[in-house]
Amino acid sequence: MEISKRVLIVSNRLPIKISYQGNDMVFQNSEGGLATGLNSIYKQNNNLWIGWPGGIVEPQNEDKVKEHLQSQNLCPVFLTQTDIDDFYEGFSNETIWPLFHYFPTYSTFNPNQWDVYRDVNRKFADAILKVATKDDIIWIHDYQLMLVPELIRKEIPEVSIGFFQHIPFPSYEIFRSLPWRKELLCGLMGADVIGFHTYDDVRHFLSASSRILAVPSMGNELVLKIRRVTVDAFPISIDYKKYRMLADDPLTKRNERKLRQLINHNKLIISIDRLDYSKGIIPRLQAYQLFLERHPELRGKVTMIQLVVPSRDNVQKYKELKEEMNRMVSEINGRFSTFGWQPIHHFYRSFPIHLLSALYKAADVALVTPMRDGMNLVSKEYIASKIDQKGVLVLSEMAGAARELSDAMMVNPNDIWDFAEKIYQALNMPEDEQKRRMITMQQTVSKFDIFNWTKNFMEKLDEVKAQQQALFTRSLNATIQQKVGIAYYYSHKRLIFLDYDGTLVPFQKQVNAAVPDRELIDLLYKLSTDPNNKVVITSGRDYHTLESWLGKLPVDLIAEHGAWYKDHGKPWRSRRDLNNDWRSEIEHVMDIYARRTPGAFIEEKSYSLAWHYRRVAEGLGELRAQELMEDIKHFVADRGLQMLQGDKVIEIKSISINKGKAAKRWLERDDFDFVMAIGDDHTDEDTFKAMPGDALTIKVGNNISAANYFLDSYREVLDFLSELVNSGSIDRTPTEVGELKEAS
Ligand code: ADQ
Repeated sequence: MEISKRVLIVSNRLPIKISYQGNDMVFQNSEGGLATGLNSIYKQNNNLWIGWPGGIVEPQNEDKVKEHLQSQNLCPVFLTQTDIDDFYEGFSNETIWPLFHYFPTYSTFNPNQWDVYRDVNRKFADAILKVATKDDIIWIHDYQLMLVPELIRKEIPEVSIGFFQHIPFPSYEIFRSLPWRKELLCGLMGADVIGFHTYDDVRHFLSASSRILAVPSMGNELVLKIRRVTVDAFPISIDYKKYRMLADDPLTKRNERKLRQLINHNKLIISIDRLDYSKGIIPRLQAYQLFLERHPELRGKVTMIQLVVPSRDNVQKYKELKEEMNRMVSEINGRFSTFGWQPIHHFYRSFPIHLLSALYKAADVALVTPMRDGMNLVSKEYIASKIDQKGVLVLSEMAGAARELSDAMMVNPNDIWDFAEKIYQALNMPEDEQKRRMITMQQTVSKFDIFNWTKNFMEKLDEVKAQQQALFTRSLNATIQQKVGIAYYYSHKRLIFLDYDGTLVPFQKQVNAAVPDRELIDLLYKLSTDPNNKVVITSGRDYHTLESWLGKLPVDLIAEHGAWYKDHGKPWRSRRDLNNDWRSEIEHVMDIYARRTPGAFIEEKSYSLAWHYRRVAEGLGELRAQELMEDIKHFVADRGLQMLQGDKVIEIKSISINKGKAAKRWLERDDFDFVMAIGDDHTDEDTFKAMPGDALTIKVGNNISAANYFLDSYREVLDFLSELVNSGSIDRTPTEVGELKEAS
């Protein structure tokens, strides 16, 4: 895959491991799935992989290690014993890992370990910052480094940052129990793209971000003040072709023959995992034991080979798991073994890949039944190795892989009774059904392989960056503001449309709390007393409120989206063609929903009704609003009405009322040489669309809009308007005007 920019991959572990033979340092390659997938990237050009090389390196040897790794495009981050204890084994593996795998009672919350986690994340960020430039792509991996994206973003704001999490993201209810939940989420917000394995993880993450950080989301994008963060599912996979070739290798075939002899040509069940409570090793043994109890006729005819690769066995919970696992294996073997047959062959070590491949090939049934797993690659390796397309995958619903491999035989690993039955069914599945299922799964895994995963992630990052760039160029930045200032200065007939809520005042939880303050009144006064200006406030509010808040200013007013309007100094007028005979029915339905939804209320305007849910609990308001809209949509269409969805409000009004139509009354009155409209919600889109081609239209917030430019908040609008007022009223010297012209 060709990527034009330099890529810096960052993960806790490098794809090599340092160990010692006596006093000599030995570098071993570690061939994990990630290393395979990223191989094609990090070895290219001057790309780099930054991470911990494993083990402890004495300070006097650090330079030697650096030099050695440099030739392989690897850059080491050295960890001390305290870092390993508190950052890696501590906070990463005793706090985040259990919590994110839905084992909250296994999680320890230790502030010292959190401090070290933060420090080590800083250490990684420093290592990146030493080599990174703004033109690089930085791809950070996994839960050990959740604070790194933000640390980099602060120093290099424009750089591309991707983050991929290899473990699940838990539901909000679990995640919220973490004392450092805010810090972790803020850390991740530094990324441009945040990837998870499944859509469920994406949902949980979006929900946690909106509830904990109050960051709004649109679809799968988080809308931050100055950037958008895309959150998406990128299911990781394996190098399919490699596993297929391995299965065909003579060494694998020899291993397979030996294996079959060893188990007396019995039916073979395999289970292969790292030692981890999330992998469901104990319930699997329980289910196998139950299967043997229930089916005495199959004893002696079935053999299970269980491989467990040692992992984290310094951590207490893992030690306990290992003891329990050994106890259960002995119990099952002790209870059911006969001379010449042993129900389980258990191995606690790593296996060479040709032996692993032989196991996959020989197995009639693979039990891949984690309690939780981000993805699970063993399931995919098993499928890729099945050249003869025979074999049954029994897969846990709780593995990310279950979303793609829907033709596997699914189990809930907690339901050991059903699980035992599924083992029996898997062993007895007719061959044609085995093949049918296997072929479909092979098509999926071969198409969506690890290279496809890398490509998808990189392309998404590229696309998001391009979008951000496009939005940035549309931002009403200082240079463009200066140009607008000049156009304003040289114009004499100006027409200015300003929306009110969200544009001139912040959005308030209480509808009537948005009273204009002194600063706003002064600003509008200055703007509207300039004899060259005609200022029109275009609001959805009722005219009584607008009159009492702004009626004394020399501005014209449009109320209720155009149902009412008024020139300064003249009485209010309303559209004559409007009727209200639809109100009582809609109000009745809105009232039912308001009574069912604490915090919701109806706002009555003369020609419209609004159902507000800004004070309703997050989530519930959206749900009820959807139900309400569903309920009234046919009535609304039949009566020629319009349903507007604003920010936490649904408003029903006649289809013929809109701010754009109202604005046209003013546009037609004169030949203006400077026309500007500013607004924040989609009722203002009608105003933008009604403006002449050379008008300046500004959206507050950077959502999709017909406006030419955007500003981020009402505060920026006020600052921008103050600048305009100043640039229009200051008597400039000829030199200053010249400078301004040049700048334009
Ligand atoms: P892991 O929890 O490590 O990965 P998994 O995806 O199953 O889990 O990968 C395990 C790897 O170890 C497989 O490639 C397997 O072949 C190998 N392996 C297991 N036992 C072995 C043995 N005895 N000898 C040799 N090799 C053995 C984390 C997440 C997963 C996610 C991956 C990738 O927990 O959910 O799928 O990252 O994102």
